[in-house]
This record gives sequence, structure tokens and C-alpha cells, in this order.
Amino acid sequence: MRAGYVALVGRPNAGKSTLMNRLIGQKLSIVSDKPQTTRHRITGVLNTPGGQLVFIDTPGIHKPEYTMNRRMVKAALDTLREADLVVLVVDAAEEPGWGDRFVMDRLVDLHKPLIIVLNKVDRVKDKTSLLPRIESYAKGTTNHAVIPISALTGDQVGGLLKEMLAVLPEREPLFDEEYFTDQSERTLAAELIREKVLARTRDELPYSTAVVIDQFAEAETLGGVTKIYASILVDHDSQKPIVIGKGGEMIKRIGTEARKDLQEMLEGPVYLDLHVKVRKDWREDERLLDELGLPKRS
Ligand SMILES: Nc1nc2c(ncn2[C@@H]2O[C@H](COP(=O)(O)OP(=O)(O)OP(=O)(O)O)[C@@H](O)[C@H]2O)c(=O)[nH]1
Ligand SMILES: [Mg+2]
Repeated sequence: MRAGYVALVGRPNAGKSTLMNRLIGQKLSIVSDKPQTTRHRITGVLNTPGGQLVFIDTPGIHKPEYTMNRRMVKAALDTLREADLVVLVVDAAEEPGWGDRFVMDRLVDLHKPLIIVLNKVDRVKDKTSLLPRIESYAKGTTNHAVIPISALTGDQVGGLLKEMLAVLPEREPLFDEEYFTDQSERTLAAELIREKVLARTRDELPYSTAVVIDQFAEAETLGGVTKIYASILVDHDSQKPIVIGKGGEMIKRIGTEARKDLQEMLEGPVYLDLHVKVRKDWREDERLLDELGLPKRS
């Protein structure tokens, strides 16, 4: 039996969260077409006949502008030290960039095994074009595999799983079989709501919104209703009417979509109450960032 921590790292939007969800067979980490979707580390456990893989999904590595972003990048880089195996997820259509090189250089010093995943191969029509890409990622580093996959379609994800397991140390499982994630239902709920906000907004809004759960009252009886009161925080006065929409249309749509997912997650009816609040400069607010689960700067 093998067991260990597998960190999924890489540039924003590479498909880390899509891959994590695909690997554990459940939606645990939210996904969007906007970069910087994941903001804190998320652990998901997969038990297989060959052993236990503890995946850590991380925020994309980018040049940080706000305190929030500095904490996001720290969350990602902290996992490198913890991991038994690092999986660098890259977009198969892109050349290695600053973030990729940074991770690879760090790993040389840390002496950790590395697998480079070339993701989104479903988008690459001419598969021979992957060869030079594989070579450019393999260049300069030794002792690692480059594996092309599609996290979206699942193509080659089974093969990747086998490779990952083979690298992990031989030992007993790290967690009980029932343990699945370190995320509370409260946090998962906030994230699901944020996912719907991300899907509906554009420009600066996806980056300047956060979701805070004000009250989460679990249903006490079987078939009872879980009541969730949440605030969507925005950075500027001008953003509030955008999230609310004409005649409340936008917030209503966000609420309907989030409630559907929340009911699925909680396996029962949900009452969801959403409010939009202006909280200027929340991305610099250390206490709020603590609350959102982003690691402190050391
Ligand atoms: N075509 C295609 N799209 C993919 C694939 N994997 C992910 N995507 C899309 O890429 C976008 C980003 O995916 P995420 O999983 O949120 O990426 P991420 O690396 O977690 O991004 P951050 O959390 O922002 O760092 C989404 O629109 C996904 O649907 C893939 O294999 N093929
Ligand atoms: Mg993500």
C-alpha cells in the first residue's frame, strides 16, 4: 500500500481544480473560465486499491497585487514543502512561463518528485505539436515525467493516477477511509455561491468579490430545510448594482443556481438568502482574509 500528499500547482486557469474534481470523482473545488478562481488550499482524499492519494488543490501562481493575492501565492507555495509528489499542471497550448520555472526551480532544491501534466489536450488538434512542448517542459530538469491529459474529458487521467501512485511512499493510509476533505460545509457553500458569481460576472468583478456565510442553520429534522444567509462582498459602490442586476435579476439568478448546487451537496432543501455588501479594500483586510481561510504571511 502507498499513501501520500499530492500537490496540484501551476499558473491560474491551467485546470488544477478541474483535475482534482476529476481525480476524486466529485465536485469539491470550484471551477471557472476566469484566472484566480481558487483562493485557498483544498484537500480531497482518494482511496484506491493501490493506496491513498491526498490531493491538495492550490491557487494559481501569479504576480500578486493585493494582500489577498500574496496570501494566495503563499498558500500554493507552502504546499510544495508538504507534498510527497508535486504535480505541475500546465496548459498544453502554452510555453513554460515564469510561474512554471519558479516551481521547477524550487523543486530542484527540495528534491521532490515532479510530474508535469500537459492539460487541455482535447483542444490540441495536431497532436504532433505536443512533442516540442513536452521537450521544452522536460528541458533543464531531470527525473520527472511529462504526461498529456484532458482533465475535462478524463482522457489519460487513469494513466496519470497510476503514475502518481507509483511515486508515493509505501506506507499505511494517512486518513480514515471515511475522511474525504478538510473543507467544512460552510466553506463549500460559500465557494459554490462564489462560483455562480464568477460565472455571471466579468472584468474586475470576479476578482473583487468574496462570499461570506453569515448564518448556516443546519436542518435538524430529516427533510428539514437548511437555512443559509450569505453576503456577496464587493470592493466599490459601483459594483453593487451590477451584482444585483436590473430589478434584482442577476442576484436572483445567482441565488437560483447556487441553491440548486447547495441542495445537491446537502441532500435536502435549502433556503438561501443573499445580500450584496460594499466592503472597500476587503482584499487588504487581514481579518477577513483569515476568515476566508487564506494563510497568514510569515
Ligand atoms: N478544454 C479544456 N478545458 C479545460 C480543461 N481543464 C480545465 N479546463 C477549463 O479551464 C478553465 C479553468 O479551469 P480550473 O480548473 O478552474 O483551473 P485552475 O487551474 O483551477 O484555475 P485557478 O483556480 O484560477 O488557478 C475552466 O473553464 C475549465 O473548464 C481541459 O482538459 N480541457
Ligand atoms: Mg482552481
